[in-house]
Amino acid sequence: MSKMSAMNRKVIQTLAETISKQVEHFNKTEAECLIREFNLLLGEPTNNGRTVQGLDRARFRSILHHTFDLTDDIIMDGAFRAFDKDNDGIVSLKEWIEGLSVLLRGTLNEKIKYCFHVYDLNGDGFITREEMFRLLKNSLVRQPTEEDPDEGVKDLVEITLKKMDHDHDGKLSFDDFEKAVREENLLLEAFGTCLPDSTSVEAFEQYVFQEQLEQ
Ligand SMILES: [Ca+2]
Ligand SMILES: [Ca+2]
Repeated sequence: MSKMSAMNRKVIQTLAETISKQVEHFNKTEAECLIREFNLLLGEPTNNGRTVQGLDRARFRSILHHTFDLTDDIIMDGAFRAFDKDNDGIVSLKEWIEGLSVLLRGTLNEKIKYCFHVYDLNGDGFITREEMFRLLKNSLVRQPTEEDPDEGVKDLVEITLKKMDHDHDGKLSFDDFEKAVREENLLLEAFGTCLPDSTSVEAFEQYVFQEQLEQ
């Protein structure tokens, strides 16, 4: 092993130790695997093991697409916003691992927060009729026979709102959303798929945590 990679290894181990304490659901070894994978995803050499940059929107989207089969543009933008917690336009190593902890192993509570964040397109703390309309219109398969497909989406918005808007102010607050999902878990992804299915989660974990360790 070269000097350089030995040094990298030590830096990565220290970083993994820190991250596994700060982020839920991953132990130190898993954090180490995720750091290595992140460095591979960046596709550029790191400076003494220190990550000098993160994932920009385009790269983030392409990774999410290929890894978790998420394809919807509006949802992907939402995911980017949810991951990029400090809103600097880059998903850093820590932001990436924090996001993955929810996608791969999140509790219901963490997933509720994540999905709400994704669906709240302008980040004002509410999912409005307009936002529901955009999300649902985007995720529904259009019936070619329908004369006015927007009408069907509008109806669906009203039905969903009736079901989830507990305080009847015509929009969904986080409390509305959380209450509705706790009563009916299927409503978690009411406005479009934003979590990977269990098959792609298993495949990703298998690849990152097992195959990498075997190398
Ligand atoms: Ca960021
Ligand atoms: Ca909003």
